[in-house]
Amino acid sequence: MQNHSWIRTIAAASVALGLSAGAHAATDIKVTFTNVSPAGSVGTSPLWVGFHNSSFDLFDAGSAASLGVERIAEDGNSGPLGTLFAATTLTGVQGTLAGPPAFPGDVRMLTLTGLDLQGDNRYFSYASMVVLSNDFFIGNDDAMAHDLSSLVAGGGKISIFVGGNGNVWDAGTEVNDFANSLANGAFGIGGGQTGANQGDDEHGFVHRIDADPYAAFLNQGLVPAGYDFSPLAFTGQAAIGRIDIEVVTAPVPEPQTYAMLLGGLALIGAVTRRRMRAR
Ligand SMILES: [Ca+2]
Ligand SMILES: [Ca+2]
Ligand SMILES: [Ca+2]
Repeated sequence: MQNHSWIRTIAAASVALGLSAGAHAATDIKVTFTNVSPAGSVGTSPLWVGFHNSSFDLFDAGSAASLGVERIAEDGNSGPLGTLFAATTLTGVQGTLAGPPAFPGDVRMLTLTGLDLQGDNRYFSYASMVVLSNDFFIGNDDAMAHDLSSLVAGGGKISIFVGGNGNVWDAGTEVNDFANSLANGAFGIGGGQTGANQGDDEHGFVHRIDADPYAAFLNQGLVPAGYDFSPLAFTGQAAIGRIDIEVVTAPVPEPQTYAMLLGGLALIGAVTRRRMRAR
């Protein structure tokens, strides 16, 4: 009977040690967004970022956008997207890089704490409205496109270039029309929306923008004569922005990891003492 007791004790110690070895470090990161477009080109709304275990898929090209994507693509509002993310991935970490729209050369930053880059927060998703537009946005269709697990060992930094030719999406939710586009004034164009969710419903699907879209926008005399659209055309540039994700503190084990490790050692000690008594 005593042998069986030992087996149970050793098994319990193994489980405890196994759990401590499998526990992941909590890591703090800094996210920096830089608008790398040339002067006079497009801006971006405050960037939303989410870190998840692969379970959050922002959108699918060829399918209707979620309400979260619609609101950020049309109004630069990341609120509904945040609600959707929180409901989809209970262990996710998210945030929005606060500030006014980032125009060429502008930099925005956000620090997030306690991420598990080996598990619950291994994959990175992002979204931001592109202005000038009705419903253009940047974001990743593939939930697993950006794997951050390499950041844990010794820190490090991952840089992701976003937007640019073939990497800007039309949410398919609002008809492209300068009469209802956001941030017209920043580009010297008349008209534009004056409140949230204005404009005509597009009833379309998320689709990639492959050609300069602005020529097709011309309408209603809102554009000054001789207006030069060429600086705006993100299809003529490699990227709109660069996202840098870097570890800001050395990874440290969580308190419960120590607790499990000590618990495992205590059990091993108990087994050793019992063996010595049995001799
Ligand atoms: Ca997708
Ligand atoms: Ca549209
Ligand atoms: Ca809408």
